[in-house]
Amino acid sequence: MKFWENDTIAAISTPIGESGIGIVRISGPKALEIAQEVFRDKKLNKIKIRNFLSHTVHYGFVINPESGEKIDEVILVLMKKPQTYTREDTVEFNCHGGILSLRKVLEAVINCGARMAEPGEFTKRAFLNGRIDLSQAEAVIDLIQAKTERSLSSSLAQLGGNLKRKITDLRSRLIRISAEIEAPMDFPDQDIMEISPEKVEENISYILKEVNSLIETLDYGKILKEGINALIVGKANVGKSSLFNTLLRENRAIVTHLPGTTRDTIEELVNIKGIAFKIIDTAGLKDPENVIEKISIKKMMKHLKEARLILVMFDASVPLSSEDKEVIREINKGKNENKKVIVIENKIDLGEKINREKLFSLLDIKDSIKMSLKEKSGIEELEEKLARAATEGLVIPENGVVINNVRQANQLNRAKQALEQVLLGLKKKITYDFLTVDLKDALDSLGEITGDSISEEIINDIFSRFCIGK
Ligand SMILES: Nc1nc2c(ncn2[C@@H]2O[C@H](COP(=O)(O)OP(=O)(O)OP(=O)(O)O)[C@@H](O)[C@H]2O)c(=O)[nH]1
Ligand SMILES: [Mg+2]
Repeated sequence: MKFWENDTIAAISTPIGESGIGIVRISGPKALEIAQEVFRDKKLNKIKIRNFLSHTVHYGFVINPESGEKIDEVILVLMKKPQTYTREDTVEFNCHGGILSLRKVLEAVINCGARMAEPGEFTKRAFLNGRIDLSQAEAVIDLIQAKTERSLSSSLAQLGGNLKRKITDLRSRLIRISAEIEAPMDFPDQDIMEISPEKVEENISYILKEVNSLIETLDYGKILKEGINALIVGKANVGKSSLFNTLLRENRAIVTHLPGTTRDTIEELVNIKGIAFKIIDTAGLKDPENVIEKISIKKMMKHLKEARLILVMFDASVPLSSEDKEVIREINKGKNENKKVIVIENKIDLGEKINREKLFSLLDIKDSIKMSLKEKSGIEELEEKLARAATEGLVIPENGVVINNVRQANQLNRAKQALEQVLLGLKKKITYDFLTVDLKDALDSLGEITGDSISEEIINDIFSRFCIGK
């Protein structure tokens, strides 16, 4: 694909399937011309679309220009450049939502000279035409895929140019410092005062500090974007699947009074307090009676080893059993790995026979959640604890600038290393001309986040993650 394209592209921009309306979008220098070829007004007359005011809608039909046959009844939306998503002339046909008529409309448009758009190509044009930077383009993908309100508002902030402004500010500071360092070297006869090492250090330290705090937001950004796994474990029959269903607000997992009901692990995404959790229900720990139970318990143990956030459940209405103690042993094995454990005592509606003191001391904890899934109590408390556990110890920036992808993080880390080299060089009192290489490296790394300095390959990679029509 060429870096800069000047043809006209088209695609079905709404999801494939039956819906009330579907949109065929055309963008590029010939968008108006092509739309005019296939569009007729309500009396089936051809009309000069260019004469319409920009950002207006018009009722009519899309026809097959060769046969004159009507394809669909449509609303034409006309948006002349530059105030459009791509900054090019754009026409959208709002069609009836059936896939067949949408395909036929698209076909007619293609026959008149448009090319099928590749995934993300509309957004790519918005980037190439300078309407958005790369971090904003990435925010468009996140926005489409956002699963919760928090991730939505974070991508919206990034789309609004939050990260772009921050990076641009850091880059211009770097450029200023580089210029001050290089000017006396480039123009030795001009008698330009050399900038003091203290001043360079002060500026670089500030930029490094800002870069570091951006890097620190990655964990939070990732949780917003990808969600966090929460594993439910416990001995058989304590109510794990009942909890799973309650958090999901649907009867997803089978619940019975028989121990050993759940066999396979079951996972579902759920939105709790604006954070996406992947809740995982597992087989209860018990003496395996057959090969299926053996496998399911093995599977549960594997999940337990990998889990970072664990909901461990006990039946409060009976004394601690040997299986409970085995569960506790397994949980305690992961103690040093920074795992977060939330302890639940379920079935308190049946009275309390569990030895709390013993439970607390075995697990080395100070509190638990008393719950009755039968009477729906303790659930709000659990949801609050879950949300807190997910974000605990993470940097949640007040200004909303969050890094949420590895590409951005890698570039920031590269910038960080380069800046640290500059500081080291200053300490060692090496001459300024050796600093410029690292300064340039820091500048380029930051530039790759916004797309100011970036290769075509990376750009194509980013946009290929989009859906077609965006
Ligand atoms: N009285 C009472 N019964 C409950 C409560 N929570 C769950 N139960 C019952 O306990 C039984 C087992 O519930 P499940 O949710 O299937 O338990 P589980 O831990 O998933 O069981 P396994 O999959 O076999 O390990 C069912 O009969 C539930 O209705 C509760 O809070 N109080
Ligand atoms: Mg179960």
